[in-house]
Amino acid sequence: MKEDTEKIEQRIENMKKIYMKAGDLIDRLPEAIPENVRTALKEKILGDKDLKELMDGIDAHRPPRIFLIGRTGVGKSSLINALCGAYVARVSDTHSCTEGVQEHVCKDGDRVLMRILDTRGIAESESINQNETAEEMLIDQINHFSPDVAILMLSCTHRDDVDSDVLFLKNLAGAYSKINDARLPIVVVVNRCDEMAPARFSNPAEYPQNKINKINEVVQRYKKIIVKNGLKIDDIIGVSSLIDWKTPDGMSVDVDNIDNLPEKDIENLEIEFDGRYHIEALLDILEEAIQNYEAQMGLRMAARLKDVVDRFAKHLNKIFSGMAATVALSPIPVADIYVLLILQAILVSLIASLSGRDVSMDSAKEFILSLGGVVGAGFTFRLVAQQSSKFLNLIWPGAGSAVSSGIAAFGTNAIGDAAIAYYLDGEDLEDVKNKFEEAKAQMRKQKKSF
Ligand SMILES: Nc1nc2c(ncn2[C@@H]2O[C@H](COP(=O)(O)OP(=O)(O)OP(=O)(O)O)[C@@H](O)[C@H]2O)c(=O)[nH]1
Ligand SMILES: [Mg+2]
Repeated sequence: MKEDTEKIEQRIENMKKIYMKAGDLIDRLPEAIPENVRTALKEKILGDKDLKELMDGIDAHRPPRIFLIGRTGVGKSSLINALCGAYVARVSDTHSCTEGVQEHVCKDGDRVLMRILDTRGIAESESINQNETAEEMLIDQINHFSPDVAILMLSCTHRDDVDSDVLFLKNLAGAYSKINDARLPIVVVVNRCDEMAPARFSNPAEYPQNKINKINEVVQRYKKIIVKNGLKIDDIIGVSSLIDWKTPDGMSVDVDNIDNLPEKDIENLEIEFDGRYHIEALLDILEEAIQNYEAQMGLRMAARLKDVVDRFAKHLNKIFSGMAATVALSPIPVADIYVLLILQAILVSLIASLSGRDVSMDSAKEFILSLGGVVGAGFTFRLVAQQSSKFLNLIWPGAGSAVSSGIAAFGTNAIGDAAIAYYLDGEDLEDVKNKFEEAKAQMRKQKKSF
């Protein structure tokens, strides 16, 4: 386990090294590629703010501080486990394990993943409702914790009276912005979506449309209440935090009994059934809401390391797809194809490095061309440049000599997904190609909107 952890950290470091060497990689490309294209590429890759922050964050990150507000049993502890993909916060449905306001440090082994300030619904505490100074003290305490984001948690199936929590958060946000000269980011999470009828579908892949519609209606209803009360939020989303756990030797465990297990078993619990719904989307929302990039990075690192690698890969894909779109927007006076191909080859090399492999630009390019049906042809970048329009049509169907930014982004994203499937998920090249074909077909369908 420890060894695995070290290996994965090493891979992330290797990826960073490839990024740092991106300038050299571009310099070493064949002479056929003009100087202005090289310069533009270097500026794109080394000058991209998101990419730079991602790489800087590898060495400079801290656990995000999350203020959680929600009633007993709504699933606050479960949400933390769902976000981390590991059993890091005690869950219970028989007794309330979170007494009043409590700070938890969520850890995986020695690694601190998150700091959580957990409260029950403020409305549940009478003394606070009746006592102005108690509320002020609580606000002081929360401000002292200095959260990166506040999460208000509601239930999809138990219609809570949310007004008092919303008003409390409004006061808190006001005090926070006075002290910190910045707005407190607030994300509203509507949990327990799996329990929405028909509740027998607890696997998100099988949620029928009517269940999804009902979930969305509840989310909209809560949103109206929040807006009516004048609370400014960053976003609201319906999720399920449902996870069934098992011990490493395969024994199913009931959440009620987890606390009775030996400590070592608790630390190494594995996922038996994954009923998580929209947790990835919530992570994206939280990342967007958190302003401090060291904490943003900490959020991305707050998972088992294997999942951290997946999150990195997905984020790289998003960044490079965005860059590809801007390449197409500001045409460099040379066929866009090789600019895009080089960007994509760097993306593929970075993703491959996360799998522990050292993939050269040439192999990355071969991988990309093979997706378009050019197998083992040994084309050099020079040849690609000369034959650009031919290749353009192999990889981006129906694109003329100039690639629209939508197609550039979509195509780059599809290549990133293929690299993730092949290098990280160990899928068969044939399966990966089939999926890439499907993505192309989808792109053809949507082409009109690009
Ligand atoms: N079906 C379903 N059950 C959930 C979900 N989230 C939490 N639960 C269950 O609800 C119960 C309470 O969850 P907790 O995570 O302990 O709730 P909490 O908000 O932390 O509760 P306190 O610590 O008492 O304030 C547990 O049995 C969880 O397994 C969910 O999304 N779906
Ligand atoms: Mg709890």
